[in-house]
Amino acid sequence: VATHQWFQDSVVYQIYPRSFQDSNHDGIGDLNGIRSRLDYLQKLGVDVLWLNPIYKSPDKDNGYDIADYEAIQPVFGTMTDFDQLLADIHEHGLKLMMDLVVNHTSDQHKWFQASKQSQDNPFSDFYIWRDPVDGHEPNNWGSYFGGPAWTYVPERGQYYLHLFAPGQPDLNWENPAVREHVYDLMRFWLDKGVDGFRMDVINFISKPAGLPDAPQPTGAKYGNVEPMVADGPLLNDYLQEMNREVLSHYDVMTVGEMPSSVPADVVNYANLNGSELNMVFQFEHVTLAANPDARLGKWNDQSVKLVDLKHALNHWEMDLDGKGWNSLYWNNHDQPRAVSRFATDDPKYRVAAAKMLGGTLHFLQGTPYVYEGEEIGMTNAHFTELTQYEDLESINGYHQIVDEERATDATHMLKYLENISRDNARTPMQWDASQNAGFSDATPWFGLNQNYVQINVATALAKQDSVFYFYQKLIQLRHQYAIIRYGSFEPLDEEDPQVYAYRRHLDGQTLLVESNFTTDTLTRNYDHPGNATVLIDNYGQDAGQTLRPYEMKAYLYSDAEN
Ligand code: TEU
Ligand code: CA
Repeated sequence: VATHQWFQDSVVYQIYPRSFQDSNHDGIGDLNGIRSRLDYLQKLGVDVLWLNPIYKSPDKDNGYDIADYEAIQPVFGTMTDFDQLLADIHEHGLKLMMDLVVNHTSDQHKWFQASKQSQDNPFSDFYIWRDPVDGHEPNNWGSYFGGPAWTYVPERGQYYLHLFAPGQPDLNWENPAVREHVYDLMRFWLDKGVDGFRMDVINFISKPAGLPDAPQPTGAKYGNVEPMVADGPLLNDYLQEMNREVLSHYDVMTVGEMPSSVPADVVNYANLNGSELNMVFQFEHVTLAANPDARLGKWNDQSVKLVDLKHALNHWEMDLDGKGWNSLYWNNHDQPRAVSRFATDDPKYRVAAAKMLGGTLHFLQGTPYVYEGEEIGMTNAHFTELTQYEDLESINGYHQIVDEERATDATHMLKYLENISRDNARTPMQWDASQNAGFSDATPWFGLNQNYVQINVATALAKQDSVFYFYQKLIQLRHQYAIIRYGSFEPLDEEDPQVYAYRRHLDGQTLLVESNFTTDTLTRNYDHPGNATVLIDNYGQDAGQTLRPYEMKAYLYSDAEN
């Protein structure tokens, strides 16, 4: 096993730049706004910052449609602002991870603008073009954002593939020139001193030969593309080449976003020998609650069963132990807020629940990710009208499912959106109780969560028992104890529907973690010596074999005493 590396000792904080902090009174977060908050992030104790895309983009998908990989989106600032931010991040002893979106570009990118002109120019084969079949799309694939995954271009007389919006044409990774151009743009940022990349849907880049039809649920207009494109035939080859050509020449951290990936593949993608990536974002625990009607895909209003959540997280811990490295996350800009999804945002229990979730995740083996606002227990937005949403996945999904396919009605779909829309995570960061939550002194680009008066950083910093200080303590414990970073994982009582308990083991020491996921007061007896150290308890004081509503605690002891 390779020696331990800094990405295994780190905690990452994810910043959604447009919603983090505005500094120039336009209601949109920006790079100088992030700079003004570095002291806060240093106080929290995180090691690495991951910024969602900040490159030039027409913003069809909030920056995940890149038109120029080597230019900063003007609304976020200039390249000088970026250089100053990077220097300041390093000054604060932090590292910066950028978002690498190379499964697709924007249709405004100069490569695509050339490619669509003809079938015989240097960029013709940079994308995936196919002739019409019987006058229509080459196969039945549906886009994640509604409609077919193909768009016809008359001047070229062909369709091009876009797994996401028509403004996000998929790159043709089989073309070595594409791969060379991607490696060049990666070097541009790494040569500036950037410390790593989060790689957007990187396990989609190798498409299956022949692009065969996808499974199409009865009544659905299109086939489900994910099983067709996830973990394609040449993915390991591409990742190994990227590593040889670029990553291995720098001291960087990489995390691949991999919807549908499974441990058997991830032990290669995230192997400990550093020949591919350092870790991946797997999706098993964030896709547990499924709608019985397959036509509805991700949209559902089910709550997640604890036993299912434990099975999902536990087998990733055990399957990768000693073979690969895990990321650990509850939230990001594509997922609803953790406290609302996995526990409760009822004001009576929200603080205890948010801490409980933080503790449950941060004592697992892997690199933890904290999404902006998670550290103060921010909640879902609980929007009630379609007009309150701005995410194309939510809006297009509503129109396709309700208006076109008539697979459900407006009332149900609005419940599904409230439960799981990506917009739940994109309301502005809540800094204080002043107007616009201290995010901006102009009208924010997107609706604030109205509970910012109660839930905000200023209030959290003023209360010693706030979620903030609990996360600060979790991060400090991870930096202090090797058993948290490297201990092996042992599940306990996996069928217990109320309590998530597990042990970690390292060098004759044991860490015991117990988390109550309910509002009941429970009794559990996981044996540990009476003189075990209580590392943390979200109620402040440990109550022995009693677990109060949403109580979590961690004990540390040496095996000799037990
Ligand atoms: O997300 C890819 C992805 O899998 C998500 O679209 C997810 O599957 C969907 O939201 C259901 O949960 C990445 C980015 O994180 C996302 O913001 C982009 O919209 C997408 O890729 C396209 O770049
Ligand atoms: Ca701004």
